[in-house]
Parts: sequence; structure tokens; C-alpha cells
Amino acid sequence: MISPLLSNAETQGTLPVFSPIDGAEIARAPETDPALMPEVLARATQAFLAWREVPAPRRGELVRLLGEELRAAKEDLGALVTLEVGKITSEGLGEVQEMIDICDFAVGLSRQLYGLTIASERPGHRMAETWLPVGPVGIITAFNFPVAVWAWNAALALVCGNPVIWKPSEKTPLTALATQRVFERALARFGEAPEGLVQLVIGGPALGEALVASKAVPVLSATGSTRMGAWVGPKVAARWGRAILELGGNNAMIVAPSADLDMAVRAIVFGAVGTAGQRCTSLRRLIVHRSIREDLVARLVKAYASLPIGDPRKPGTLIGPLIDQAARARMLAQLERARAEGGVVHGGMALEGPGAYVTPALALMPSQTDTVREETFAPILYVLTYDDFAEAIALQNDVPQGLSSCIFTLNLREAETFLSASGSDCGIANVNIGPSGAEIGGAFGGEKETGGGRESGSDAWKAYMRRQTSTVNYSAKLPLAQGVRFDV
Ligand code: UN1
Repeated sequence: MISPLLSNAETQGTLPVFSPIDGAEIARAPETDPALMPEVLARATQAFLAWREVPAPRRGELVRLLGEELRAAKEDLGALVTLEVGKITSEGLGEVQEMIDICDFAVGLSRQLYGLTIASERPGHRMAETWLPVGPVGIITAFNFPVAVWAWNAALALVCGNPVIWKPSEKTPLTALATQRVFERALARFGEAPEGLVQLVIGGPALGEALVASKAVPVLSATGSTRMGAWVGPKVAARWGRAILELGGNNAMIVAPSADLDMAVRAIVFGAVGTAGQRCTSLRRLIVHRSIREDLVARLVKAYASLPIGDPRKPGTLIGPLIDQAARARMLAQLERARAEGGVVHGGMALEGPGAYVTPALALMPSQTDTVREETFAPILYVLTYDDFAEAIALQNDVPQGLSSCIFTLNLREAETFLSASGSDCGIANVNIGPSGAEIGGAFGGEKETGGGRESGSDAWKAYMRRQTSTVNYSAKLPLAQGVRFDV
């Protein structure tokens, strides 16, 4: 048995599923026939008509139960994330914790979803702004956070009054099926909920295309490559839908002369090699002041040499496999390009045996070359050098992506400048913390080719609702705004 969360039928379908731990096929997931998508969409539309009438705090109760069921299933679901994605045990569990956290957040939100009252210029009038359910939300997720990103979207969408349709990565159908199972447990305890409130479709791009194309899906949240987003964004816009895009990152850390280097080294190693460099937020570029570069690079080379690489289930392992051989081939090819551009590469070797294991790479670059400006989903850390602070910020911002960023400094002027209008241009900017591993309470997402979407905490929920402005006249007169006279 692969997981207590999966039935036999869920592992004996047609879509082959491989574990990156050894590259072996572990199951065949059932696939959704694209011809069935009109039915899926119609069910979601029907479910919306009922769910939008359920009071938000009651909708929150379903999400509260989901959080409870996730707590009960945490070990099993975390282990399945490890099996299907190759994350180390603690990161697999951490991903489920992230789901639980967003459920808690959404439950609180279900008694808020605050609107506004606004001062009216007309006597005897009241203006208000109300947030209302918007309709079915399509969720397209990537392999690297196969369940947490669904939870960010689903927990918010549900309390906001919307059904969801989820298309997970073809590489991670099992964790999706298991999550759906956990959700069904919550649903059974909840009682009355419309059929089709939370649907899962498994298979290839045709399913995602149906979500992207359909007017029945007013909000489409997509996480993945910039290439995918460049296709999805315009298609959704062309049918007047709203896309929430969370695409590539090329996240940097500036290390200033005053930085606490012991802390910086730990943050760099987790940021660059944690999750085998396969987070959107992974640290990919180090922008180091010339005066400390030699020292820092020496420390990193030493730290990298002792990192335990291998079976992610084994206690003590810090670096598991890449998702597949193709990912490893891309990493090695990028390192070749970096060398051709004058880079000096430490590590970055393929390890023998089954599974796409690598030693993480440090690439000392002469400048921010084309290769550095691309996102490679692998543990490659490019090291760049700066002399003055303005140059460091310019390098940080001079890439097409704008997700996450950070600075290590004890200098207040540098830290605050980094966070100011003339500092980092990213959606996430941290001080004395690495770029990855964000908490759910903040809005998550970024600018430029990262797509501009925001998910998770803060007021990201507003993207899952429609805003209504209303003016109520409780007077016996009918004055017009702006002093316009129209006497009839
Ligand atoms: C992603 O890689 O798509 O901030 C999400 C982080 C995690 C989420 C990453 N909380 O690294």
C-alpha cells in the first residue's frame, strides 16, 4: 500500500506516477476524460448557486473541519508528499502544516470579509462597499508544492463562497487524490454541502485549457512557469476573467559588509539547497560585497561539502532528489552555459544510481549573464560581486522576475533603503532572513514575470470575491452628485 489515504482504485488508473526517490513507477492514477469537462464546469456552477447563499461563518465551519482532518492526516499526507515529490520528511510535514495554517486563517476570515462604509457627499445617503462571492475558482498547481498551494486557494475560495476545481500537476496526482479524500472526510462531518463544491480533475493540459477557456470560471489561479503564465494570462483576460498568477522567481540575497555571516550562511544554505532548489522562492543569486566575498564563498564551499544528500525519508538527509531526469539534465546544461560565460562552478555533479540526485552548485559569475537571469528549478546558486550599495540593488532588480528577495545587513540605512520605493522591486523583501519559507499570514506573490498575483494571507481573499459599491438614499429628496442640476 502506497498510502492509507489512497484506495486501490486511486492507484490503478492510467497515468503513470513515479517517485523521484528512485525514479520507479509507484502507481497509475485515474485520469479525467477532457470530454467530461463541460459536466465538471456545470456542477461547479450549480454548486455556486447554493454555496453563495450559505452564511460565510458556516462556510468557515467546513474549512475548520478540513483543518482538523488535515491535522489527523498530517503524517500520512506529509509522507506521501515525500514519496511523490522527494521532499525531506520535515518539509513534507511542513507543507501539510502550511495547509493547516491557511485553514485556520480562513476560518477567522469567514467571520470578517469586511467591507466599508464611505462618507457620501449627499445628505440622507449612505455609501457602502460589500464583498460578494464571485463564482467557481479554477486552481492549477505545480509539482513542487503539490498540496499547500491548493489549500491557499481552496480555503480562501470556500469561505468567500466559491466552489473550486483543481487541476494538479501531472507529476503529483496522488497527493491531490489524498487531499481530496481528506476534504471528503471534512465534508461528511459538515453535512449539507452542494455536490461538486470541490472537484479534482487529473490529466494533461487539455483539462487546464478547459478551465482557462471557460467563462464558468471567473477566477483562475495558476502556479507554474512564466511560459505557462504567458499563455494563461492573456487567454483568461480575453474572456474577461481574472487570473491570479504565481510564476517564476529569481530570488536574490544581498550580503552587505556588516552582515552576520554565520546567520547568512545558514540562510543561504537553506534557501539555495532546501527542497533541492525547487521552490519558487529558492535562493538563486547571491550579491556579495567585494570585501567579504572570499570569506563567504569559502564558508559556503565548506558548508556545501558536508550536506547530506540522499533518500529524503532518511533522518538527517537535507537534500533529496530533483523531480526527474529532465530536471537534472536542465540543471547540468545551465551549468555548462554558465561555464561558457566565464563562471567557475563548484559542485553541480550528477550522483550515480537511480533517482535524479545532484550535488548543489555554487557558480561564481563574472557578471549577471543571460543564464543568471533565467530561473532554473534546481540547486544552483550564482554568486555576483558588488562594490557600492546602489549597484547591489540594481543587480537585484535587473532580472525579469520579481518574486522574493532579501538582504543581510546590520546597517539600518541599507535595510530600510532595500525595503523602500527605490529598493527591491519584488513582492517579498526580507531583512536578515532568506527569501523562502514564507508564513501564510502575508500576501504571497510577486511582480514582473512572476505575474502580479497575490495568494494566501493579508487581503489576498479579495481576489476571490466581487466588490459591490452601493449608495442608499434614505432621504425624501433626490440630489445628484457633483452638484449636477437636472430638474424634471
Ligand atoms: C512555491 O514554491 O510555489 O515561501 C511556494 C515559501 C513557501 C511557499 C512556496 N511557503 O517558500
